[in-house]
Amino acid sequence: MADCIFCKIISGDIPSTKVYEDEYVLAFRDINPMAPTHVVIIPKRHVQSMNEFENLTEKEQLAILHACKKVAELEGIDQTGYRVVSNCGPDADQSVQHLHFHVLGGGKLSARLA
Ligand code: DGP
Repeated sequence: MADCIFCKIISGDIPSTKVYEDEYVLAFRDINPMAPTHVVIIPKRHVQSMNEFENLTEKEQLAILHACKKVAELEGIDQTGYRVVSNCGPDADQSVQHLHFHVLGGGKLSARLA
């Protein structure tokens, strides 16, 4: 989608540090990390947010969840612990309108979710 930062990352027009990729998803380091490990996972096909999750195929949906676990393993945080977050809409401060999941870890995270 034109004017979508994450679509431009997928196309390579905006550089990113790739952590993991498969047919359906791309995972890359967040430009503004909120934890020692902070990776963003996105579907390669543009959907705006969790509100459009059903517009993805089941293969794409599963690939996202699989990628979250895979990234945790690749980053070496699967045993120490990590958090998976998807901000949806204004109250959650979603700043990029392309569905994405944050994988956060690498140190003790805040007990607060909000
Ligand atoms: P959210 O607030 O949930 O919409 O998170 C969007 C995240 O995307 C935010 O943590 C910063 C990250 N981000 C925004 N633009 C870029 C970019 O150009 N490159 C990378 N690597 N991350 C970006």
